[in-house]
Amino acid sequence: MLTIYSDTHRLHYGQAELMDGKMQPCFEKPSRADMVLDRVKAVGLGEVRGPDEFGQSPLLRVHSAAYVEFLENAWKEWSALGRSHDALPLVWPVRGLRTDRIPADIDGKLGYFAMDAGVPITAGTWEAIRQSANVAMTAMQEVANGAKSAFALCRPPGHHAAADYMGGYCYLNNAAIAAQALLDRGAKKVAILDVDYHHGNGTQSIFYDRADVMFVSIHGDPMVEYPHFLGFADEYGAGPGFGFNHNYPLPHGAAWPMYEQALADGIRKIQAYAPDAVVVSLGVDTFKDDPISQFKLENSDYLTMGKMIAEIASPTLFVMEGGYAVEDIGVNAVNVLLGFEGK
Ligand code: SP5
Ligand code: ZN
Repeated sequence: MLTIYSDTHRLHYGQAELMDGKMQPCFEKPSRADMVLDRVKAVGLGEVRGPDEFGQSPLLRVHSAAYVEFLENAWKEWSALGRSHDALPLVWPVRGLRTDRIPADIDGKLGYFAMDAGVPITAGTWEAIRQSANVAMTAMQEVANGAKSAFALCRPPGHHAAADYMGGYCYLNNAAIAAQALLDRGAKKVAILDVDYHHGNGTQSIFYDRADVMFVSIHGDPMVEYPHFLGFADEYGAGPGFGFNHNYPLPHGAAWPMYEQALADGIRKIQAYAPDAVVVSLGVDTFKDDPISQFKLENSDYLTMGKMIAEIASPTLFVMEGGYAVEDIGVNAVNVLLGFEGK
């Protein structure tokens, strides 16, 4: 399987995130991608290539122009105030506050365009997130051109980012951008299977009212897990999209037997949909030793996961999302790819 990867991810390295009431070193850090790349090479998964440049038009197919412009200029506006540390939001427009005007100053904009405080913006963030989307687009192109599969080794991840907000370490929704691009290149139906531990709220919301993208997600129950405000089992889609959204919230402590049932059911939904292509939001924060998550998957479970995904028998684009047990992220992510290839 071809892997697309760019070193540019290194330009995004937040210093700290708010967790458990403390500013802590970011869990989403460059060594994550390094470990995955090392493992891709160690097992000889296949060729590793850099991304092509796709510009802003594929981003604007799923994100608002105002949001993309905000991302591009946020660091400039922040640093112009003499601030040299990471930009972080501080105030959010919750119930009853106004969202019909975008604030003019950067503190207001950060709150307007963010769902949480897990999205530091640094000097190199825009370049890194742009390249992460290019990585997804390049791997997408491979699948659009007839490859059975491809791996987009994206960093930063994307599935919490919606049309006009960032959150949960995510800025541009790489999987959504790629799914939309597959449709724009002639696919009629695309299924997104999100196996990251956290619900892919951004992806779900982007495609919620559409029938041309089915979204299936298995994740920690939002009653007790981030992102808390989306990802429940009764979210089936809206309007023409009704019946094309399927969530499988699982309790803390869920191990492979429970996970496998949800995955098998989700895969049946995708098979019945008969998509032209599948995009897998590949988070491996379901691992038992993940520092911020509460599922109990083992290294070998990821091989089985890949095998099960292969049974969908559609061209498949894997897009890297979360996974914070850095020592195991490479083994787990690449196990899914090896399992998919029947190895
Ligand atoms: C892409 C991705 O995986 N994003 C995850 C973002 C999670 N952000 C907040 C997690 C809060 C978890 N609280 C766990 C308490 C551990 N002490
Ligand atoms: Zn996650």
